[in-house]
This record gives sequence, C-alpha cells and structure tokens, in this order.
Amino acid sequence: MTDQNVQIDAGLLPLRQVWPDELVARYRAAGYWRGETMPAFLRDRAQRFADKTAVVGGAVGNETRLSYAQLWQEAGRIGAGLLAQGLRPGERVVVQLANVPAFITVVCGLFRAGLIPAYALPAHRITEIAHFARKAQASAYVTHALQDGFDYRTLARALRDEVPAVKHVVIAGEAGDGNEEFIALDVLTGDEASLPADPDPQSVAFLQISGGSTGLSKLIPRTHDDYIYSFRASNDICGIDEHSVYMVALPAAHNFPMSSSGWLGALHAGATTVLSPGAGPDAAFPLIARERVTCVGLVPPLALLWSDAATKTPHDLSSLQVMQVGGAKLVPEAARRVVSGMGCKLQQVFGMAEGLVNYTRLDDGEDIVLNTQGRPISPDDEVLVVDDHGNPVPDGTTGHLLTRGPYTIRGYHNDDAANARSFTSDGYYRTGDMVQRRPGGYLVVQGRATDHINRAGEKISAEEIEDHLLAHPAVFDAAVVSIPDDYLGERSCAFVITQGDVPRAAQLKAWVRGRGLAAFKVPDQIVFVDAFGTTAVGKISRRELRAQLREKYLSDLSEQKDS
Ligand code: OOB
Repeated sequence: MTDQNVQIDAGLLPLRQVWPDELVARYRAAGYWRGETMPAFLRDRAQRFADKTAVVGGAVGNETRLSYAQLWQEAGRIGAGLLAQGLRPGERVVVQLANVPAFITVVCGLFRAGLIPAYALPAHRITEIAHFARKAQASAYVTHALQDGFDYRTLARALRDEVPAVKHVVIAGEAGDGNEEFIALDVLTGDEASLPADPDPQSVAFLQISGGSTGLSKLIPRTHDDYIYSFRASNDICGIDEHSVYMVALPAAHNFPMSSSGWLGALHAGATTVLSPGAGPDAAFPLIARERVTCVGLVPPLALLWSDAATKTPHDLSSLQVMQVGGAKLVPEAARRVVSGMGCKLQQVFGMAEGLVNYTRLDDGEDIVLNTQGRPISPDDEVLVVDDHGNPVPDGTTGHLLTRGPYTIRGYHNDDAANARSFTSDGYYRTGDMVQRRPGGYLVVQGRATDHINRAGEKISAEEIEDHLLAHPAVFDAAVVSIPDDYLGERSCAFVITQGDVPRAAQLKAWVRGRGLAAFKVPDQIVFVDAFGTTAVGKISRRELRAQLREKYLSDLSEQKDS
C-alpha cells in the first residue's frame, strides 16, 4: 500500500493537491488564491444576496425557485442530515443527479459538511459508478428514484452489492418503496451545530471525472483555492455579474457548465442559475424567454441545432448575450453559422476538467472568435507546445499541449500509473491535445495525440470499449476508432474480428450496453473484418493499428463516393 493510500484510507484527513512552495507563494501573491472556500463564499452570498433568486429549476409551469438564503439553509439541512446519518467530514460521496435544484443543494450541502462530492453524469451506469465509488473510496451515493425514464434505485442496489463500503444511499424526490431501504433526501435532518468549521482552502473540495483517454476514468481532485480562482476569473472573462442569468443546459456535473464560468461562477457573482431539464431547444427556449437568460454554454452539435431553431422559434431569445461553445472543436464554418443564427456573441471555450481553460474574449475580433479556441484564463498558466521529443515548436506549428498553472492539477487521485504517464517531472500536465499557438497566445486545436473519441463533447476511451468487446466470446479482436461525423463531430466505430458463432452488430451493441455502461459509449457503428490487414512488419502498437483502420475505412468510403 502506498503512502497516498494510507492517507486516503484514513478518510478524514483533507485530501490535498501539492504544488511546490514557490508556486504556492506566487499564486497567493498574485491574488489568484485568496484562501476562499466553497462554504465561506456561499455563506457570504447568502447574506449579501439573501432574497435574490439563486437557482431556478423545473420545466415551465412547474418551476422551483430558491433564493440565496434558502439555498444556504437547504444546504445546511442536507449537510447536517448526512452527518447525523453517520458520515464524517472528509468522506467521499458519489453524486449522480440530473439538472434539478437538488443537484446544487446537495453539492452545497456536502461542501457545508466537509464531505467530498465525486461527480458522476446521469448517463453513467453501474460499471462506471462502481469504479468511481471504489476509486474515491466513497461511503455514500446520492441519486434519483425515477428520472428521465430510468430507475436509479436499481443502480443504487447494484452499487451496494458491488461496493459494500457504500453504506449510505440517499434518494432525491420520491424515495419509493416505503420500506426505508434508502434515505430520502427530503426528510434528512440534523443539528446545524454539528457542521464543521470551514475547510483548509488548499484541501480538495471535490473529485471531478476525467474523460479517460486510456482505460477507465480517472478522478480529478480540485481544491477550493484553485477551483474558485478558475470560476472567479472566468466571470470577468465571460461578463458574469449579479445581473446575469446563466443557463445550465449541459449536465450540471460537467466541468464546463460548472465552472466556465458555470453555475458556481454564477453563485459566486450573485447571479441567477437556470437549470434546463434538457439540452435541446424545446426544453431550453421557453426557459430562456421566461427567465431572460443572458449566457449559456453548449457543445458544437447543440450550438448548431440551437442556431437553426433560433431562426424559426416563436420564443423571445433577445436576452441572450453570449453563447459559449466548447467541449469539442467548433470548426470556423460552424462558428459562422452560430453567430448568424443566434444573433448574440460567440465565445469559444477550450477547457479540461484537469484545469486549463481557454476563452476567446468578448471583445476579440471576428478572426480570433471564428478561428481559434481562445487563450488561457491566467497570466500564470504556463503553456508549452512541443514536438514528439519534448522540444518547443514555433508559433503556427502543431505540437503537443502541456500545461501547468494556478488551477491545473498536479496529479490524479489515487492513480500512480496514470500520474507517471500524464505529468512531466516538473509538473506539467500532458493534455493529449495537439494545438498550434498563434501570436497573442491564442490556441487552435488540431486534434489529439491520444486515442479517445470526442463524441459531441462526451469523451470515450477506445481502450475501455475494446476491453468490453473482447469480453464477448465471439470477439477475437476489436479496435475502436473515431470517424468524422457531420452532426456529432466524431462518432465511434468498432472494427471487430469474430470467432465461432458470428454475432450481429445489434447484438454486440446490446452486449456493450449490458456491461453497465453509459449509452454514449455504445459503438455507433460496428464493422466486421476478417483481419486487421496491416502492411507494417512485425508488431505494431494499438495506436498505429487504430490509425491504419481509420485511414483505410475513410479512403474506402471516399472511393465509394467517387465511383
Ligand atoms: C471539457 O472538459 P473534458 O475534461 O470533458 O474534456 C477535455 C478535452 C480537451 O482535452 C480536448 O480534447 C477537448 O476536451 N476539448 C476541445 C474543446 N474543449 C474541450 N477540443 C476542441 N475544441 C474545444 N473548444 O470538455 C471542458 C471543460 C471546461 C470547459 C470546456 C470544456
């Protein structure tokens, strides 16, 4: 057992991210790290903006509104209630909730109780949830009963079976059954005097989930100091102040709508957050009109969908000042369509849950906004663009993006192997992205060096899906690659060599789904091949193999089109 595990097993010690003393001193002196913590800023806003609306949730006609004072109170009830159930500050809690006010009250409640949320997406299923719970050494899970047609209680039961250390299951909304199998969020109560003092600002506030380019997702520990800096500075860049109305249309657990500048940025600014129950125009447009939403963040396919719908909708979208687009590459032609369709400012956002976030600025000219993915938040974001040997390349040349800075992690949680791969000895995070830098520090994303599929902003590890396919008795070998897709940006395609009884594509897709994975990870397309005909002599890497299969497939496709 490593020292790190000893510390985590102790459970109650605040988890820490370690920056070298010299950088800590620099980040403090520059005023990036101000010793603010999540509970402390929430308390302050509850006093300053007591009666102002903090959160609006629910569909039009059935909405819930929480003022800043109510949010604080509700968070206190939930936090104290969890401690009364036997949880102790420092323990980890997997949170899997959709875009409902309970997402925000629960997370704020965990902050108030010194508990550490580990965020899961609503699409995740048992394989992923069990992995997060184990990796985070979680002792509790908060989820829904029924939500969007899925019964999360079945997931909760499976999780308790697979990871018995998860002793507490809290269900938001109707807990169901009536047999006290689960704790109902609505009736949690406790003594607020049991809530701990504010945490160390350099301790870990929560665990975010990585896109997972190699195998399973890693857990990303973000500290109070570093994360608050990232959304406070984002507020300035994105023009968020107390008059803003910020809409969360993507899943609220994702780093983009959480902190770029996101609902946490909105809470910090004293603004109003509107949670859209869906990401499509049908759910969002009526809410934009009713709440006079000023800013929203979307992934490129949704931005295009909205832009088309905006030209035809009867809903008044005139309050919208900024549409942020990120998570995957927005190509210049698509950017142009967004600008003309939405009639508001476009802001490109190129970020990662590990830290670094780049924005085009609201006063940047058209060339920058359409053709770049922005520049870093902080003057102290150190960005290197290097060749395969680690040597810096000149501006305008494509290279690997490495970064370190005041809000980029120095290591994943509880994962020595990933840390050895993903960080240089001097603390730079290897993003896996290939970029060009333009004068002024603007970055243009060219692609990536690692094999994951960026399916409309959802990241899928090729290796993870190959492993699930290989578990099927009729699969001899499998290689999963990304294929350019007009709508999704990229879709996933699995090349499969079979053995014995040959399954149909639909059966293999059902197999992957049956392995307890998020639906977005099921291959969009399956291509059966006799062999991975490779011209290379001897052993080639999986990466080269995937690249060869992709190229052959695309060239066959274009030949078919030409003939
Ligand atoms: C955001 O975070 P993650 O952690 O889901 O994914 C990060 C990766 C990046 O390394 C890059 O490969 C890709 O997503 N990406 C983009 C992009 N924004 C993210 N690729 C091209 N163009 C962009 N604009 O996706 C995320 C986190 C915070 C803010 C925004 C996005």
